[in-house]
Amino acid sequence: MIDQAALEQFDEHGYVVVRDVLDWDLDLVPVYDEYSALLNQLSDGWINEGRLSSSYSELPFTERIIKVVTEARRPYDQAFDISLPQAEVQYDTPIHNGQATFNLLKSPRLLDAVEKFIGPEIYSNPVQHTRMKLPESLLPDEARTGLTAQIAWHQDLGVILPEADKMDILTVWFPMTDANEENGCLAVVPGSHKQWLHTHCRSANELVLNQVCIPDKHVGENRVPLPMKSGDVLFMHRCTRHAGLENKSDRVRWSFDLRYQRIGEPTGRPWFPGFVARSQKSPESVLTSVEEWAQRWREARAILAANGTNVSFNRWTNNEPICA
Ligand SMILES: O=C(O)CCC(=O)C(=O)O
Ligand SMILES: [Fe+2]
Repeated sequence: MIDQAALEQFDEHGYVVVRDVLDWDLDLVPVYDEYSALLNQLSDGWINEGRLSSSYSELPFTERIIKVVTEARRPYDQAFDISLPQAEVQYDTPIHNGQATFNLLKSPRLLDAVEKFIGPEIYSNPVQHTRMKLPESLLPDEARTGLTAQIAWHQDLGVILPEADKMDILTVWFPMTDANEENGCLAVVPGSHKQWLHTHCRSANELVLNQVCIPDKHVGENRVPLPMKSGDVLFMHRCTRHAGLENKSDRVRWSFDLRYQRIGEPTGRPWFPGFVARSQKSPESVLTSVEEWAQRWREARAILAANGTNVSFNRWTNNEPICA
């Protein structure tokens, strides 16, 4: 699956899309089931609060999420996400660290592929998200966040700390629903990884919620959308310029983005916990317990809730000359 040509495409262009890496029944269906249960919990809460008339449980998950969120008009992204936000972490900030999701991060099919890029000593970097994007025309303002709306042009190295600049942190992005130009697939500037890290500024565009991004005129002209089907996986260099396009369709677009690197290196988010996903040298160090994974995140959350305002995940000040 990942042959020499795929590795050359990655080196040359800074990304490669590999078809059918994940198995629908083994990798993705359990995650759909786990998120359906999570949506049940959210819906029950909103019904109790009088915000929602029905849990719409007869609908398939991807239709139900739209129905429920547009009626309840509540944020839902953090309850689904598998990481904490970069600011304002509270003792009760929700996070999802479920068994099926943990299995997905450790999927042998995924790790076999990752191994081709970084070798067999594999650490799951804590920069990891799930993004369930409603059609932007339907997305209530209350639910519009960096995880539910379009994502402006950036490099993944731009959103972690310089401690990890020299580390080969591999971005691994895949859709749970098919993604295309209409519902907001990823887009990349091929070869842009060779230009290393560009300065990022805070966007003034409300649609991208003041995200840290590369100002549009510096992005580069050759912007290539990457339509993908569920099961396909994008492997991307940490300096490749990319964006998450707007969801202009009437369907939800759901994806996971994960990061993997070699064991023993700084992650760029020192306050967040990662774990050993695979190791030939010390197989006993591989994390096998989802409870332990969840516990590490709860501990990080408690520390951040106590000291939150003293930590920074961001290297940019927005006073850089090109940001003016
Ligand atoms: O899914 C998206 O829209 C953006 C994802 C992204 O920027 C990433 O995976 O690094
Ligand atoms: Fe990114």
